[in-house]
Amino acid sequence: MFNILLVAGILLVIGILILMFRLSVLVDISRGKDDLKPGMSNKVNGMLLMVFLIGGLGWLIWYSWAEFDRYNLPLASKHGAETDQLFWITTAITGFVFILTNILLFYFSFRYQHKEGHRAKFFPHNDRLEIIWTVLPAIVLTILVAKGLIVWGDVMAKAPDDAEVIEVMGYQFAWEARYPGKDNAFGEYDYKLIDGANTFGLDLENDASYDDFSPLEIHIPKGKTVLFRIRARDVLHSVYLPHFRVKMDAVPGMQTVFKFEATKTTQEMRDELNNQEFNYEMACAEICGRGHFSMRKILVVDELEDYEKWKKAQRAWLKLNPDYLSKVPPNKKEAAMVKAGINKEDL
Ligand SMILES: [Cu+2]
Repeated sequence: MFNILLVAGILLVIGILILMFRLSVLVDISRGKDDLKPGMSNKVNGMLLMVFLIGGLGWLIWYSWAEFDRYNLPLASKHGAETDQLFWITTAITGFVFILTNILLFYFSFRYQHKEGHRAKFFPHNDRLEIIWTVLPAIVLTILVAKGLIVWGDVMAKAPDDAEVIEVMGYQFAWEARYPGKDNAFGEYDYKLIDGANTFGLDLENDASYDDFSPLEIHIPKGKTVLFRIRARDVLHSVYLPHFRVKMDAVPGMQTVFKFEATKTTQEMRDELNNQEFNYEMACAEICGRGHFSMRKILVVDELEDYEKWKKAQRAWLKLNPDYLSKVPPNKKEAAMVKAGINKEDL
């Protein structure tokens, strides 16, 4: 409470000072003294602009240096090398122009501040200058955009037929993954079937559903294309795997995709980072509500043979939720139990 009062008091004093300054200017004008000399405030403003320039640049350089490892995570995917290269080229070009123009902007404001007896040069137009600063950025941006489109085209191209397809679904506030199971086909789903346990809305009249499984951690193989089929159950979310340079919105009512190939297993990355606690994680990169921060899912990259072993050891969703056998049509029950690996004795 005291802090609020203090801030309010300071703001009030500043407001009063500004008003007094404005009033004195208006009084001077009403007395006919409109050839006002800028005086001290002009010099102070000029100095402040220089302080802002030097402070801002210093902060930018320090921050970029000190936090480098946090915004430049080690790379673990094939296409990531290309997107990284694109990022750094774009950052170098736009960064150079940004710093140069800002130095000129603030320095000129300081250097060419009002001085008695000085008059600014009238310089209304110069065709050559106009052409240079229109054509040059147009060429550079065209090259950057074209390169971006080529890389994007590669990333979005159709995945090979033997790709590992995994469904990733975001909802408030978690990620769920679904694998097609041994038949390599995903069961149909319907939002009307969603309930407490059936988070996917899995259609239990569909044969392909019975062996689908939904693990707590996502596993993917190293050195093989993985295709994420992404969807959202409620609002916008965004699949974000920073080490793999993967980011794709999860949109309710439509499917988005992202294909990538991991180049380092979890263990390899642990050894590289010298941190045996390390885990790849999937985060949500679209503010989706109160629990957004908690949308964290661990992703494990295995060697291909370990991945196949892990897949075999997974139990079907239906096996873990045998109550839902009652939703399977009676004539399909036998086959569903075989497919889901449910024994009669288990029930
Ligand atoms: Cu979110």
